[in-house]
Amino acid sequence: MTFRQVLLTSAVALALSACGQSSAPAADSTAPAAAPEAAAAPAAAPDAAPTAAPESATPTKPATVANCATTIEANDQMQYNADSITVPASCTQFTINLKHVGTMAANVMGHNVVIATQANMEGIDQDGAGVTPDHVKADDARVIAHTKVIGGGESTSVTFDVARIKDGGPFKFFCTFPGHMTLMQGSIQVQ
Ligand SMILES: [Cu+2]
Repeated sequence: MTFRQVLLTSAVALALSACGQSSAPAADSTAPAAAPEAAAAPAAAPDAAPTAAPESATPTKPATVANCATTIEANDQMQYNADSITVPASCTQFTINLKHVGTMAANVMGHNVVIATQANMEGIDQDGAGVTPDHVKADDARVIAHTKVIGGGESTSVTFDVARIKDGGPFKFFCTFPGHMTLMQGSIQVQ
């Protein structure tokens, strides 16, 4: 009797230990189950890619800046020669020289440079249309700085406090001669 009990007991013990061992691999097998969920994440990426593309209108023609000043050229093809101005943070004031390298008159192909927040561009442009000669509404508080309108062969400049374009941007420079702003604009930032 006692001998059989020992055999039984040891048999049960073996069976239990066998179960314990076999349960360990079972727990591990749940880990690979999580992988398919992670693999599903990249599937969302193709949807996000097309929307990000139009926003990447990254500047390709940075203006040359030296001694807290830059010279922007404008031509008869309704273009600036720069689409980005980076103002050094060490500058207290900054000067933009505008040079019209074309030959057309100011009342036909005039250009200026206006500095404002991107949010105010449209309103400034609309309210400045028809305001001769500079196409900027008088005492427009949204305008941080602006030059006069010039024609072919002429030059002008404007100097402003850099502190005014440090916070609250993004800021832009653009031409408010009627119909020009779409093509003639760029970013201006302090760095
Ligand atoms: Cu213009």
